[in-house]
Amino acid sequence: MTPTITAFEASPDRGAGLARDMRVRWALEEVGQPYAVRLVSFAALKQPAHRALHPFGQIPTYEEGDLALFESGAIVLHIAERHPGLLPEEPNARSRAIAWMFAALDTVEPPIWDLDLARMVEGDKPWHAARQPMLEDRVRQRLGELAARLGGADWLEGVFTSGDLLMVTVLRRLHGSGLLDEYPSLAAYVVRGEMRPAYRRAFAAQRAVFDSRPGGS
Ligand code: GTB
Repeated sequence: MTPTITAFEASPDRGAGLARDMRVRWALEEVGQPYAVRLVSFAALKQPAHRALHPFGQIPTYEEGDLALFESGAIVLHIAERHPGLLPEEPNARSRAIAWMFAALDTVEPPIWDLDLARMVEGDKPWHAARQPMLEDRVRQRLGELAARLGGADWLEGVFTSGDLLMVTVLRRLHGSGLLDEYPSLAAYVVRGEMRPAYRRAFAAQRAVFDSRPGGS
């Protein structure tokens, strides 16, 4: 059965692939699962029909037969558990890969999100400049720790897993901040993810949504 996911009809990232449907698209492309996309407006997100799928009125969602899922991490885990290619077979390695999924979303993403959010919502406030070094240092701490663990490896558990998939999507949000460049091994790790054919197909698909809008490209 072909799953249907939701994505922004008009993503505020203007096709940069930063909205969270990107990670779901990438996971589906990695495992070779065709999918359909239903584009949703900001207004429709908050309507009862969408809230029945997503209690918080957000994208992405995932529908497959009787199953409706929300939360990008849960959706990627669902895909990884049902198809070969994103989780190792060996039980301990599999659990470690899942731990990296949680680490990406629960340990690494929050300080990155806080940094971006501060720029977006309080960039013009008088206290913003004073808070910026603290916010950046919180990100640096996690990047340093992550770089130390990655070492010279290509992927966090040796082979590419859904843990890397989520981690790369989280780190991509630092493009343009200069912070990723302070950790060359992590910058290279992100590029390795972005060069994967499945990533490129997913990126092109979400980009096409932006390009197809009037004045889009
Ligand atoms: N924890 C949830 C998950 O991982 O699925 C979070 C989902 C979420 O934040 N969805 C956002 C949303 O629907 C879109 S991705 N927002 C609308 C709303 O809450 O009303 C977050 C996002 C939005 C925009 C950019 N951007 O422009 O760069 C990047 C990421």
